[in-house]
This record gives sequence, structure tokens and C-alpha cells, in this order.
Amino acid sequence: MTYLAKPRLHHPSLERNAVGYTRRDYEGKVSTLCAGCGHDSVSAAIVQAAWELAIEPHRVAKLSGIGCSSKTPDYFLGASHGFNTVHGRMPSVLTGACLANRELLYLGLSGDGDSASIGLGQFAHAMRRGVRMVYIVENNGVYGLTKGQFSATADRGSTSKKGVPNPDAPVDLVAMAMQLGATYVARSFSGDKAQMVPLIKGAIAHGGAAFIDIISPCVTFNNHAGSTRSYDYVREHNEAVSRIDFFDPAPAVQAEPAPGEAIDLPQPGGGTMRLRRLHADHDPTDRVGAMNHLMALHEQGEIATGLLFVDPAARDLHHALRTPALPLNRLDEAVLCPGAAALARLNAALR
Ligand SMILES: Cc1ncc(C[n+]2csc(CCOP(=O)(O)OP(=O)(O)O)c2C)c(N)n1
Ligand code: SF4
Ligand SMILES: [Mg+2]
Repeated sequence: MTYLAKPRLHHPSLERNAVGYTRRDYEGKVSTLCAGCGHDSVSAAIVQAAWELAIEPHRVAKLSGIGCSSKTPDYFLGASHGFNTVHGRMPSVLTGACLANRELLYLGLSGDGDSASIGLGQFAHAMRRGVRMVYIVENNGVYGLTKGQFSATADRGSTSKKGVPNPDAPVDLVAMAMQLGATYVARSFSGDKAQMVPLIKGAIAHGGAAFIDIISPCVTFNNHAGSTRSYDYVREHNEAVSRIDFFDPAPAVQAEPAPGEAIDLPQPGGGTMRLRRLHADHDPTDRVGAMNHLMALHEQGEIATGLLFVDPAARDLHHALRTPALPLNRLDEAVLCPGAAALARLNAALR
């Protein structure tokens, strides 16, 4: 048996959201990951974010590659569409689905091996093209599913479970996403649900290429002294650059922020993000400044978490390609076959 189904019965008094669903309606199957795996906390944060935003589960498409991280879409949003693709190929399948039907919310779930090793090219092109998606990497620095080899995000000098140091320089997916043109870039830690949930909500509302790298420790193969992806290491070196709150389009109550402490950023996909800067020199709308800040913290051995960059006026691939608002399978014959006169006009324009 590869999964366990959860009981369908709900207690009648469970709290319901604006579309009438309880949190249980956003859950998936019982996880088969190792007890304590960071990936399960990410799944719980996705459930919470989708429930709070009152997203109808049938409006979501979850896509993933291969790995323990890529198994997680089975453990949340059980009533949503899902496609477990090939190792490293999730971004191109997601791009195709997204272009065919812009009415769904696309959640791409991946691992550091899936996105920074075999899938690095796919990751890069999805970011630079501005695919409208929420792309989450559950980053543990190893290939968990194949028993703990270093992945491309492992820090140079960090050691494997058997004490062997990694000789290679790490790929920083956050820095790459910013450089390549992603318009919402964040990093979080699976041990910090209070930070993860609003970051995921902000990414969902963003309406462009949103990327979140979540440090998600592998308790079985990469949680020892010498690892820079262990729970202890990340807790000790986590430097939050910002805290965000996310408000849906009709917030009931909004507390007034103290002057200079917060900025409100309306999102192209709806809603408003209120961002509290924890570091006075971190301006999340300044891509170059955000990259400098990220690098400076990295040089000090710190891991910058929070919303690192956001472009509030983001444009996505639908805008660039002028795709139709209707899903392709709902375009009727009049649109698809405009007739001989239109074809003649087109041919004449090309002569
Ligand atoms: C084409 C191909 N190459 C290699 C593999 C073997 N493989 C399966 S999962 C994986 C790495 C997964 O690592 P990551 O994406 O970091 O996920 P994690 O298990 O750490 O969450 C590899 C190399 C495969 N399934 N397919
Ligand atoms: S092997 Fe690691 S990544 Fe995979 S489920 Fe276990 S703890 Fe999680
Ligand atoms: Mg991994």
C-alpha cells in the first residue's frame, strides 16, 4: 500500500471558510514521508493558505517532478487536479497547462535535486518567461528519495551523514530566480509556519512568476552536525528580512502600521500585501538591492528568509503571448475557424 486514505467524515462544528469548506477539505492522503520531514510542514502551510484564501479546490492544479518533495502534492488539496511528471520536467508541463487554461491556480512542487540538478534548465526558463504560477522548492540539500546524495544546493564544505565534505559550490535558486526575472521571490523555513503561510498566500495572489525556496530539513539524511540544512543550523542562522501579512480583496479589519514600519503592496492577482521590514536597508521592490542584501547575509553565513523581492506591477507570460482569457477547450468554432475571408486577409498581409 503506497498511501493511506483519511476518513471522509468531518465534525459538524469545524470552522468553515468563505466558500463553505473546512480545513479538512484542503487536506490530502496520509503522508508516507519520514516522521519529522520538513516537507510535511510545507504541505500543512499550503493547506492553511488555501483554506484562508477560500480557494475552491477544483480551481487548483498541482504539478511536481520526482523526489520526496514531489510526492507531497498527494498529501494536500486532495480534491484538486494533479500531475506528477518526470524528474526535473515539472516546469514545462506546468507552462503548457497554464497556457491552455488560465482559470486555474498552478502550484509547482519540487525539490532541490529536481529543480537545481536535473531540472535546472527547466527552472530557469519558467522563471525568465514569467509563467503565472506558485513554484515551491522544498530544499533539504540532498536527494532524500535516493538516500541522501548531495544535491546542487548543498553548501561547499557541509558534510554528508558519513562526514564526507561537499567540494562543490552551491546553486542558490533564490538568487537565480531574481536574476532571471521572477517577480515574487521568497525564502522560508519549514519550521516557521507563521512566516510560510502569508508568503504562500502572497505568492498565490501575485499573478506572475512566484518562487518560494523553503529550507525543509531531511531528518533521515541531512539533519546532523556539519549539515547547513539541519533544523538546528537553520534555526541558529535564520535572518528574517521581512514579515508579511496578506489581506484578501475585502479585508474585515486592518491594523494601522506604525509609520515607517510597513508598506502596502497591492498585488496584480488581487489583495494587498502588508510588508514589515525587519532590516531598514531591505527594500523588497528593488531587485538589485535585494540581491546585494541576500549575498551580504550569505557571506556572513546567515540564511535570509522572508519576502526578498516583489514587483507589484508584474506582467506574465499570458500578457507577453496575448493568450485568450477562455481556456482553449472552450473556444468555439467561430473563434477557431474565422472563415475564408479572414484567411485571405491574413495571406494578403503577408505578401
Ligand atoms: C531521469 C531520472 N534520473 C534520476 C532519477 C532518480 N531520482 C529520483 S528522486 C531523485 C532526487 C530527488 O531529490 P530532490 O528533488 O531534492 O527531492 P527530495 O527527495 O530531497 O525531496 C533522483 C536523482 C529519476 N527518478 N529519474
Ligand atoms: S528521506 Fe528525507 S526528504 Fe525523504 S521523507 Fe525522509 S526525511 Fe523527508
Ligand atoms: Mg532534496
